[in-house]
Amino acid sequence: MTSETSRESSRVGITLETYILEGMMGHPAATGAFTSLLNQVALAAKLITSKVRRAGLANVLGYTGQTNVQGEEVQKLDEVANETLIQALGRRGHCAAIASEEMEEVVLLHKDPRARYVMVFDPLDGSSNIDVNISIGTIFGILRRHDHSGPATERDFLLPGKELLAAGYILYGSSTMVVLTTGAQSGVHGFTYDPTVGEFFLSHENIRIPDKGKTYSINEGNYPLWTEPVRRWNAWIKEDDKTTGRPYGQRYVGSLVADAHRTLLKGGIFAYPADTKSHDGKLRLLYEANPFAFVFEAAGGKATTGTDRILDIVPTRLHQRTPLVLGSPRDVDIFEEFMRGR
Ligand code: FDP
Repeated sequence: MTSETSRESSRVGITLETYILEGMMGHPAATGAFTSLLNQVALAAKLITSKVRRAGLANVLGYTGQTNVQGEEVQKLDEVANETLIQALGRRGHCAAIASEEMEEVVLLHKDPRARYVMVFDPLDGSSNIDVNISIGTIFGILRRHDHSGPATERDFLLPGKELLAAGYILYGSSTMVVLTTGAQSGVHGFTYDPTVGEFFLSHENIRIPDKGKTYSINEGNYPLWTEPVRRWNAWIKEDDKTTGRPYGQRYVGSLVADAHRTLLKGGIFAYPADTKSHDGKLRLLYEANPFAFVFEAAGGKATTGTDRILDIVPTRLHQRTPLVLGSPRDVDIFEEFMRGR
């Protein structure tokens, strides 16, 4: 391949806006509503990044009710991120309602029947890491309403994850990245933010998770609470056996976006299983597990509860929890074998 053709076939370096626009051009019947929604997510990503990057300096850190040096009331960063997303998504009229980790109920944005989409998000995940300057993130998913003749209700959100039209996350790490997919056909792509020009550029084109990895990611402090199958899998993954690449290394940030992102790029397994304290696991189905399951499957990975596919679960509640196991197909398969009694 000449350098000219390889340059032509790679889109690395295009902006997130161009990528979104090209996606719309590939669908002649598109109205532009979905494109506009994705662009508003990109805008929110820039706005939240600027707040996250100044967190320590601007005294945004802290708890609601505290006052900063100017005597102004300080808002928690996760509330700032939540407000930013609501305002960005409310602006164009395509998003009928949102469900957020930060809010008990669904928030209605537009009653107009032309608002055909709803969005789920966790505005700032891993919030216990904010105060210690460790990577955090925003997780989001977009669903199409089945019936958009009347105002949106909670029913519009209680759909299995396999109905997501798009999902992704924004990682505020050593750089800010948006990782986005509209499904397996379009692939999973990562865009890195250049703060000097205020744009996201395609840096990770068509991310594919390795078939098998070398690390496992789990809160091992929960060992006493784990069920027997999880303990057996945990003991197995730490055994010394060169032929199967064990022992695996352990990596756990405690910030889902960071742990899942590393697992997506490097392979391996992330698990937050059910335990004797949290029978349904800790993580939330609609705006944590489903978007990541959608991303992982589109990248060739797997996402299960340990026994069932995450994207098939029909939710009954907005803030429902689920056990979550994400990762390389071979690593997740082995975890499931242990759950079945290996
Ligand atoms: P956090 O409590 O800091 O908000 O979604 C909740 C979450 O973080 C995830 O980001 C993270 O993976 C998990 O909880 C960490 O939980 P543990 O502290 O129990 O390990």
